[in-house]
Amino acid sequence: MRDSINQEDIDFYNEYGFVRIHSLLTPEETERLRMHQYNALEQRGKFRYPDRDILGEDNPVYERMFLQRLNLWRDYEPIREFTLSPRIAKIAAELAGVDAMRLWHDAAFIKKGWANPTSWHFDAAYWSFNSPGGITVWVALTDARPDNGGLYFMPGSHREIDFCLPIFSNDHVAGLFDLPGYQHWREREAVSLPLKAGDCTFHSGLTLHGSGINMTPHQRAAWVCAYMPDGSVYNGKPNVLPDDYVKNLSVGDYLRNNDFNPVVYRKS
Ligand SMILES: O=C(O)CCC(=O)C(=O)O
Repeated sequence: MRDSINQEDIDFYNEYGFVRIHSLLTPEETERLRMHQYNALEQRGKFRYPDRDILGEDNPVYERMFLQRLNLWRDYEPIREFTLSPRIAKIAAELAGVDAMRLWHDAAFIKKGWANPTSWHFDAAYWSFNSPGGITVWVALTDARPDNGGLYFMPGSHREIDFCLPIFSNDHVAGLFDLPGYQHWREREAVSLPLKAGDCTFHSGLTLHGSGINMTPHQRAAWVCAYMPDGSVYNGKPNVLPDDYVKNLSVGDYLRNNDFNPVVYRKS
C-alpha cells in the first residue's frame, strides 16, 4: 500500500480539487479488499447503514444509479484493515493540509451493468460538519473508465462551492445545475480519470463530481472512505451518525466520538 505522495500531487489537488494516485493498493490488497467488501455486502443485505436504511431500497432512481452501503467497518470487522488504515488517512491529511483525520464513513459503491449515471453533487453537502479539509478517497476495485461508470470531476469547483445543502432532483444527471447559483456549471468541461483496479482518486468534499452510465454488462465496483479533520464541529445534519448519538448533539459540538469517528491518522 502506498503511504506517500509528492508535492506535485498536493499542488494538483489544491488547484483542481481532486488528484489521481496510481497503485494505492497492490494487486493482492485490491483483491483482499474486493473480497472483504463482497462479504460485507452479503452480510449487510438491503440496509444502507448498519442500523437503518435512510433512503429506502424501494427508491427506483437510486437503485438504478448504484448500490450504496455505508459504514461497513461497523459490522464487518475484516474491512477495518482498510477503513482504519493510517496510511490512506495520512495521504488524505497531507492533501487536505491538516494534522489529524477522523474517519467519517466508509462505503461501497457498486454500479451494476447498464446502471444510470450518478448525478452531479458534492459530498460536503451531506456531511455533518463544514470543513474545507473534508476529503473522500475513491478506490477502484475493478477498472473504472468513461464507458463503465467512471467518475467525472469539475476542475476547480472546490474553490467556488459553499456548504449549503442544495435540494435538487436526482432523476436527472445535471439536476444540480438547474438551481440558482449552479447554472453556470452547465457551460463548464468535466474531466474523467480512468483508473485501473487498485488506483484511486482523492476529491475534496466541495468538488463537484458524478459518474457516467455503465454501458457494459459488468459491474464497476469502488470502495470509498470519507475523512473529517479532527476538531470539526456538528452543523445540524445527522448524515451517517446514529440516532442515539445525534439526539444528544447540539450545533457547534465537537465531533469526537471515538466509537463512530475514530482518529485514523495524527501527524507525529
Ligand atoms: O461511485 C459513484 O458512482 C459515485 C461515488 C461518489 O459520489 C463518491 O464517492 O463521492
